[in-house]
Amino acid sequence: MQATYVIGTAGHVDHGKSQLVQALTGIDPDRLREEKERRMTIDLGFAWLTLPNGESVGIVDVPGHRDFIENMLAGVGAIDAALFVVAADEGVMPQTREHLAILDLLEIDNGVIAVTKTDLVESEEWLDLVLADVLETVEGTVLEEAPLIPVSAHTGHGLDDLIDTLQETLSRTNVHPDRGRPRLPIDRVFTVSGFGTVVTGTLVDGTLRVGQEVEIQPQGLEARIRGLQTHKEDIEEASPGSRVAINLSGVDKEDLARGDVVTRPGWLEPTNWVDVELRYLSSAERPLRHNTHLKFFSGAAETLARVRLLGTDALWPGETGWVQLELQDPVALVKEDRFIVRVPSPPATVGGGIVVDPQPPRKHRRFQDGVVESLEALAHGTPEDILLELLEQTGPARAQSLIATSGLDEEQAQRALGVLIDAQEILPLDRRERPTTQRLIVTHSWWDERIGQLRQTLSEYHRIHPLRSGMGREGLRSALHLDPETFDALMERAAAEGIVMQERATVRLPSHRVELSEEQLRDVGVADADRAADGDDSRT
Ligand SMILES: Nc1nc2c(ncn2[C@@H]2O[C@H](COP(=O)(O)OP(=O)(O)O)[C@@H](O)[C@H]2O)c(=O)[nH]1
Ligand SMILES: [Mg+2]
Repeated sequence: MQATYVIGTAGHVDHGKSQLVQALTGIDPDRLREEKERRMTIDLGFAWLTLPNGESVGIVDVPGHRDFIENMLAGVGAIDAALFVVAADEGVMPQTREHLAILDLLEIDNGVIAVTKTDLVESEEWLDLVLADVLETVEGTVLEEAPLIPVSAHTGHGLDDLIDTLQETLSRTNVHPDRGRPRLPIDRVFTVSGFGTVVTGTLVDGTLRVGQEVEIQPQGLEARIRGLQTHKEDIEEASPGSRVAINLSGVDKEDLARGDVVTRPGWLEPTNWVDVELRYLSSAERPLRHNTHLKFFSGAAETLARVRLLGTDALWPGETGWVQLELQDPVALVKEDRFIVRVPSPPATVGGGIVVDPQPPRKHRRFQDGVVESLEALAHGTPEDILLELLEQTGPARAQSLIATSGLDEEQAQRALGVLIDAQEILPLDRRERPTTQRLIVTHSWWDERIGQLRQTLSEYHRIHPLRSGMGREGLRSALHLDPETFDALMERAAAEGIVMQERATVRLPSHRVELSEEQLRDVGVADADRAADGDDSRT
């Protein structure tokens, strides 16, 4: 199958982004009547082209006007490369810088810079000045190394060069991972008569097929895929990294909104709390304080967020810090997702970064020991560090679901899990005949602690009830505060290791024997003593 890519435009309003897309693709991305009337992009526009090498590229055209930056944010999330546009007659303008900052925060480190409208510039010196200014502006950002191509959408000058350069840039981007966990953040919802509800977006992390049952988060709605298209062509299966339109049955247009995520059922949990590493832009006007309210954008979703600074009193412009965000509306996020934050008024982009833990186990206490260290391990550690840290947080987990939330790719995670099990840092508890991914796993320290409690509980029980053969399973389970699944798994491994003996409904330490004194034997009668040793403690 041919690779597919998505590029997104970026740059100041009126610098010729939409015209350039039209010149490259023959498709006018300004599709709304209001856009045509005002001759300005307001919302995202979509087009596509086929590269000389046969690969197809979807294009998301974004508004440059500062009033519509938030629409722009819904479109740039999953792009492979930016088509960064600066008009030769005007040079670098405020949203040139703001869009650049956004690309930088989202770490979209592939791009081509098109200096447009060269037909309007008569003097070579002026063009050279603008080019120099652009190069200086991108210095130290993700676009620092990006090629710079002067073009004109009106005369066609430079367009072939631009296409070749885009092709070369895209050939250097990473292949889209298929993690078996497809996510399509919805950027448009509409109805098509005769078909019903259609949503569009850029698919990541997995494939989707016609006929497949899907779930829509954060609502948890169920739907089925009736049809799929990419670039207006019907397809049976959509691959990661492509622009996709999904015809859904089972949901109405009114139930869906931009920012919802179409996914495979049963794994993606919406969240109201998220731990992040936040880069606070040096262009921000004041330090970021604890409890500040910001607008939060990730994928195509948007909500309000309250900032909880974890390791510091304030983040100063230009600083990076560990932050817990309390989201007003639940958002379906996974580890490693990028996000942007803005201040509502006067509206400005002030920062962004990366989701380190989309399901933090608790509201963190500020300045608490270990919180920042554990976030550091999650953000920058080896795959082994990440799995171990997550498992410490979650407690017992199925290996498969731990891998799913780790943000690691499947193969890498499986390898790391193998290393951790060999080193006995992680122990699988149950179902020895099953593949590791299906087993319940725990950290070594969790195991040690529970086995300690188990031994203590049982020896205490044996001391108090020397005539009972063992402790009832239910009583033991509640003394250890474990859910039935975890308890059974713990018992399975503890029994296999000879730590406990299981007898029907009771559990005992191997050292425990029901030993009756002469006097007791006389009191209860030998027959009863035998029954007690068999584990029937109904008489005692
Ligand atoms: N002369 C000239 N005008 C251009 C060129 N590209 C765009 N324009 C004009 O610049 C204006 C803004 O273009 P548009 O593509 O809507 O800008 P956007 O806001 O960046 O999408 C329109 O009037 C275009 O006709 C170009 O290469 N040469
Ligand atoms: Mg436009």
